[in-house]
Amino acid sequence: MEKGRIIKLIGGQYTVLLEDGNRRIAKPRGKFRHVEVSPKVGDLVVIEGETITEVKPRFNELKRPPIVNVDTAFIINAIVEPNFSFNLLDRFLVMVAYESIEPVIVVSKIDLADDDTLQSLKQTLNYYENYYDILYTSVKKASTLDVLRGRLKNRISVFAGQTGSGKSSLLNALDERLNIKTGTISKALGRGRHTTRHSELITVNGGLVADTPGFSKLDFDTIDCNHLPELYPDFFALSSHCKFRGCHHLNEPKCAVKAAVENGDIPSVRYENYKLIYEAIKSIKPLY
Ligand SMILES: Nc1nc2c(ncn2[C@@H]2O[C@H](COP(=O)(O)OP(=O)(O)O)[C@@H](O)[C@H]2O)c(=O)[nH]1
Ligand SMILES: [Mg+2]
Ligand SMILES: [Zn+2]
Repeated sequence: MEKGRIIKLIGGQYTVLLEDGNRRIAKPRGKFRHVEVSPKVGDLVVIEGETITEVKPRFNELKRPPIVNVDTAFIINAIVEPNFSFNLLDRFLVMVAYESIEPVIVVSKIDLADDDTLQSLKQTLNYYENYYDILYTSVKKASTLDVLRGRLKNRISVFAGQTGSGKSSLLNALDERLNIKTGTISKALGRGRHTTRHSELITVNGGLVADTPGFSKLDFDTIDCNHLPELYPDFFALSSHCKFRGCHHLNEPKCAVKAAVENGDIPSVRYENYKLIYEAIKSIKPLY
């Protein structure tokens, strides 16, 4: 009997990283106590020989990509190429909060931006810094990668962010042995009849990381807009001062969040995107 972590699933075959660092290909036994369906990448398991005999309870479960027990989501946003988008950033932050994963905001490719662009972005992100960790990176400046590398240790992380934001390049820069393909259009992957989609955790600096092409399509089909306000830590902190309990910070009178937007404490871009995200969720799941 040995303990390990599932790091790869492909064609019904699981790769388990054992405590001693070795890998074993294993197949699941029929039924498990703690999980309804099949074991997933990220699961802590017990194996006997080549059979997974037990799956330990999970503390969270990402749907896309299908990875469980994720500790940290690095939300990778390029400063340019593609241009930084607060809307996209907030969408990722909402998704990650919904899954109870610790977010870290990464502003990548800072070598490509001039000083003014960087400074003006930092000005708005200073507000975010009260609630989130933010790292500024460039694969061309090794010193910008040390904190990121350190934060991977002993945990499961996902690199999320739109195509081209530099996820794969960052991983390659963190560990030059990785040699992950970069600059490819991931949309082309996973659609063809013969392409195999699989999720995999790779070892980087004593941690496990998923480079996740599928996480860039943001869908909110499981989030209820009644819960959206709780997924904003800054709004949540103010909500006890709203007149109405369960305030959605939209049309309600005496709303502390709206007041904070009006007096400039909350950047208007943050609030405008909140309304857009709220509407997007509502249009998927209308309230009756
Ligand atoms: N100048 C510069 N280019 C970068 C940086 N990171 C990534 N790139 C480039 O941006 C493009 C997309 O990077 P990639 O890692 O494939 O993005 P992914 O789709 O998020 O995995 C590639 O052409 C990379 O060479 C960076 O820090 N600085
Ligand atoms: Mg990539
Ligand atoms: Zn309110």
